[in-house]
Amino acid sequence: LSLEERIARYVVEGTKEGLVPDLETGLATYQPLGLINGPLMAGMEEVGRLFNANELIVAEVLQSAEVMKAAVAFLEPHMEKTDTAVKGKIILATVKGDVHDIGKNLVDIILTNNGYRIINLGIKVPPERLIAAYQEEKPDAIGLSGLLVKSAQQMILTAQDLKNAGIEVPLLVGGAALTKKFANTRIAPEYDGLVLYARDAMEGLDLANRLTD
Ligand code: B1M
Repeated sequence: LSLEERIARYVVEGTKEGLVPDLETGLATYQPLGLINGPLMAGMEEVGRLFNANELIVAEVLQSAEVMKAAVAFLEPHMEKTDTAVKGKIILATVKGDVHDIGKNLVDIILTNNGYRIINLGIKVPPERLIAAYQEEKPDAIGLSGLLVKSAQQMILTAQDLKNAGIEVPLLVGGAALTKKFANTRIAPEYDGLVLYARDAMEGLDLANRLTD
């Protein structure tokens, strides 16, 4: 197997045996994010496919998630960091009912490394907690992540609750359950501030930079 295939296979098989040495080798040719967006994500996509086809059970997917998290934790110190003054403060959360946090935590790492102060509220975050955190932290933006189809609906409800609480800072939304169209036509009309859709963590950074420039 090629290095890329081996790295993807650790995720698919949920094993960390040999992962770190291969990632180290990979760093000679790839940026850390190249390894994440390339072979590691390819592995996760295969996990999703196998799970969908009933060839993996949840416990196995959880092990794959552990491998992904270990890989990201290993690569994180190798990522570029800017030394700029704090560019802004952003609250991040996975929406109510949703436990998926690998993508959100990647957004956290990338924004943190690029000068943002991130208040990461974790998973299954109900609108009330977002509102309380907003009032305490007065962030420049709120970032919502969701991977389940029902999470897209939950984002609409969350946007409505935030609006009713008088909040209008930009909302950054992302996750596999969403599309730009959904964000623009279903979430944005329910909110008073800007609603921005990010396809991946780097686009999330671009959008945040555009807001704070
Ligand atoms: Co779940 N799961 N899962 N799962 N899981 C999916 C999402 C699914 C598509 C798999 C499938 O069926 N093919 C499916 C959803 C179906 C649907 O609703 N359409 C699914 C399901 C059904 C479930 C359960 C219901 C299974 C069950 O219990 N029967 C259950 C849900 C529980 C719940 O949430 N209430 C469940 C549970 C789990 C695990 C706990 C086992 C585990 C999560 C572990 C964890 O996160 N700590 C898990 C995993 C790992 C997956 C898959 C395989 C991989 C997700 C992932 O981590 N991807 C996933 C299938 C897939 O996506 N291929 C699947 C890697 C990550 C880096 O990508 O999060 O998309 P992602 O983030 C991307 C972008 O989306 C974007 O940036 C990142 C890349 O740079 N992004 C943002 C994300 N958030 C952003 C926010 C931003 C900006 C960009 O700004 C704020």
